[in-house]
Parts: sequence; structure tokens; C-alpha cells
Amino acid sequence: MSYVDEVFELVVAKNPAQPEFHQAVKEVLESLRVVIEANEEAYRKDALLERICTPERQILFRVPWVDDKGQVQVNNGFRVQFNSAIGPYKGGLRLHPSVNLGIIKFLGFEQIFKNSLTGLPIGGGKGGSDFDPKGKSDREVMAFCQSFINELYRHIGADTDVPAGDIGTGAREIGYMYGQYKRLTGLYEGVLTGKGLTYGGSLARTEATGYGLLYLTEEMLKCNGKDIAGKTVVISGSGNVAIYAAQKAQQLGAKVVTVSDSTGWVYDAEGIDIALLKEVKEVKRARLTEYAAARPSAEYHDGKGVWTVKCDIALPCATQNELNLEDAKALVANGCFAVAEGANMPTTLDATEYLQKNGVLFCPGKAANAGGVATSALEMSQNSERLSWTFEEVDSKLKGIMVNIFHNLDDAAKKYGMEGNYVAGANIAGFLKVAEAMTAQGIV
Ligand code: NDP
Ligand code: 2IT
Repeated sequence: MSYVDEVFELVVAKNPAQPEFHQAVKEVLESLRVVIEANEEAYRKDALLERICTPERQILFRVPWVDDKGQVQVNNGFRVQFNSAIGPYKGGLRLHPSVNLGIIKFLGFEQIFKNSLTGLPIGGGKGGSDFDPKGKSDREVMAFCQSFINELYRHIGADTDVPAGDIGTGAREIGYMYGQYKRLTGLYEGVLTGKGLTYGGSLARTEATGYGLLYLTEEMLKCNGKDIAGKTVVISGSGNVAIYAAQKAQQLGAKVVTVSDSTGWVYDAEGIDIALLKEVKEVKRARLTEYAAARPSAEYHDGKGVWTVKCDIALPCATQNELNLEDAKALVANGCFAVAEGANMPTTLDATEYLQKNGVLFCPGKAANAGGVATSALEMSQNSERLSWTFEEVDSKLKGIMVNIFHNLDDAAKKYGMEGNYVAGANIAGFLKVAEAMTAQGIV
């Protein structure tokens, strides 16, 4: 059996009941086949693939907190420190009731290659909890965040592991966590990114993932003789990534006609009103029904449906496996020619294959959404030098990084005989740097 197949079987056997982790590993290993086969003996002897698929450390802990009625609640806390070959562990914290160890491992595994692609010195990690911030008071969220950090603080630090936001973790949660870390350690250091601007945050970090997604999409289209201006875009999600993706798409001259949340979706024939969307989602933390109620051109639909809307470009920006084979077929039938992932692993493997086979330009999340973590690394740099850069400075660095990422994966795909396969290109380019660093550092 080939080394790749052997390791994949091992990963499934050793990590039972973690389908999202298996899926992420399968996608990466499949596209590394050519690279591995060229170096099989050395990689096998060093158990390089077994090591890269096994977290360096997994921290699982209890998070007890008291709700507004005086009742004690208990959540599970996770931090998976996956790989530190090229820098301190770096990656977000997801707060969502669906969080379990397999989900955190898939996200941490993806983060290794994503962070490598940024060209910045950051290793891969991810964490979170099955706590649901939805419907909680600010005091309850603070109680949870403080309890979470009461355990996590001993495992993180500006040079060891630097968490950030993800689903359910935004500026409010990062603020409470930062305050508790500072109180426990007495250190005023860049231990978290996505901080507020008054205490060490970076300008443009809020916008970075969505803006970065569009910078990369623009470059991908340009290199394929297409232009984003005048195109119709469908977006899923209505959180941090979706909002700023929609904003940048509009700035680049596209028309964004959909957004969604976990209960429904909106079709707005006149194009999404970003100011209204921000008011509903960032200020009121309300449902999309409020957007539709305030906007005569918008239709609200229950359930899932954005991929059935006719479009040129689709940007999944909500969650994993939200775009399946049936959705991919609908997109192709409606003439969609580009899909770029703002979320992590939003497209199922069979849907990805279908899109690629039907000539759709497809950029995977680990490249397309890397602007968020890249700008987090820029926040770390600013914290280290105790300076703050202007919005324009950060934004222009972000754009440079995204354009570079696209060319790295385009070049890697060409070099290994898979021109246009940006999934393979991203996995190969991300892997090679980490593999070289791991090899150089010996068996650790
Ligand atoms: P937010 O919490 O700000 O927004 C998440 C959005 O997705 C909400 O609209 C939410 O709807 C929807 N959503 C979440 N879970 C589900 C679900 N199970 N089914 C349907 N809809 C769902 O998160 P972000 O925007 O930060 O993250 C979105 C995606 O982008 C995630 O995959 C994340 O890992 C990825 N990402 C985020 C980065 C960042 O910097 N924030 C960086 C790179 C990737 P509702 O409010 O109803 O739950
Ligand atoms: O998935 C991701 O890259 C993030 N949630 C952002 C991580 C970070 O450290 O900024």
C-alpha cells in the first residue's frame, strides 16, 4: 500500500468518530501524493506524515460558569496545539454548540497549511468550546470567557500559542479573555489577536478575512482572464467573514445578492445593504428577518438556499460542509464560474471535485481565507515592536500577502503537473515549507 493510503487508514483508525478531521486529512494527503511519492523513503523513515497528522498537544478541560439565574453551567474547552515547526501555534477559538474534538482537530490541521501559505512565522492550532454565545447576556459571556481563560492561560503566550476569533468569538469575547489573561499573569503582551484598537489590536484585522478573500479572488480571476466588476456574487453566512467579503466585493464593483444565517437566507435584488447588515448583525446581534423587514428589496427565506440563486461567483462564508454536491450542481447549472472559500472546509469533497471537473475556478479556504490569520500575524508584529500601523499600511500588506498566496499555489500546481488545481497547489505549497522545517528540526 502507498505511504499516503497507509497513513490515511491509520488516521481513521486512531481517531474514530471524527469525520471532519478525516475529511480534512484526506483532502490534504490525496493532493500530496506526487510530492510524497518523490520522497517516499525519507518521509516514511521519519514518519513525517504520521507526525504531521498528529497534534503535538491536545488540551481538554472543564469550563464551569454561573448563568444569570445562579445556575452553574458546564462546557467543554479545547485547545489543539497541532504543529509548531514554523512558529508559535496560531489559530482561532470557536464557540458554537457543535464544537467537539474532531472539529477542532480538522480546523487545527487546516491551520498548519494555511499559516504556512501566509509566508509568516506561525504554526497551526485551534481551540474553542461547545458554549453557545447566542442569547446569552454580556455578563454570562464574560463569566464563560473568564472561566475558559482560567484554565487556558497556562498553555498560551505571545511566543507559545496565540489564539484569536472564529465562529462565535468576536471582539467582545477576545476582550474578556484578554482581560482575564492579563489579570492572571500580569503580562501585557500580544497573547491574543483580534483585540480592540485601544489595547493592542490592529487596524484592518476586523475586515481582513473578508477583504483578503476578495483580494485573492480578484487575482485568481485576473490570471484567468476574468474581472470581478459587474459580476453577481452569492455569499453564505452573515458574520465577520461574510460582512467584509460583501463589502469588498461591492467596492470592487460586484453585486452581492445573498447572505444567510443558521435559520434562513436573504435575497436582495438591489444588492446587500452593508450598513443595514452591520446594524442587524454586529450591533443588534439579531436574525436576518430584521434585515428583510427593514429593506423592501429583500426577500427572506427559511432554511438553506443561497446556492440555488443565479450567480457568477459563490463565496461560502459560514461553516464546514455547507456546500454539497447538489449545491455544486445547481451552481454549475446556473453558470457560476468561480468559488472561493471564506469559511473553513465549507465545500464537501465530492462537491469540490464536481466544481473542478466542470471548469469552475475553485480556491480552497486554507488559501482564500488566510487573510485573517495573516493580519493576526501582523498584529503580533505590531505588538512586539509596540507600534501601530495605519489602516492603509496593514491593508496593503494584506493585499500583497493574498496576491502572493495565489501565485504560490498556482505555481505549485503547475510545477507538479496539475495546472488550475488550486486545492493541490495550496496543499503542496503549504506542506513543503512545514515538512522542510520539521525535517531540519529532527524528531520532535
Ligand atoms: P461568525 O460567528 O462571525 O459568523 C458565522 C456565520 O455563519 C453566521 O452567520 C452564522 O449564523 C453562520 N453559521 C455558523 N454555523 C452555522 C451552521 N452550523 N449552519 C448554518 N450557518 C452557520 O464567524 P466568522 O464569520 O468568523 O466565521 C465564518 C467561517 O469563516 C468559519 O468557517 C470560520 O472558521 C472561518 N474563518 C474565520 C476567520 C476569522 O477571521 N473570523 C478566518 C478564517 C476563516 P448564526 O449567527 O445563525 O449562527
Ligand atoms: O480560521 C482562521 O484562520 C481563523 N479563525 C483566524 C485565526 C487567527 O489566528 O487569526
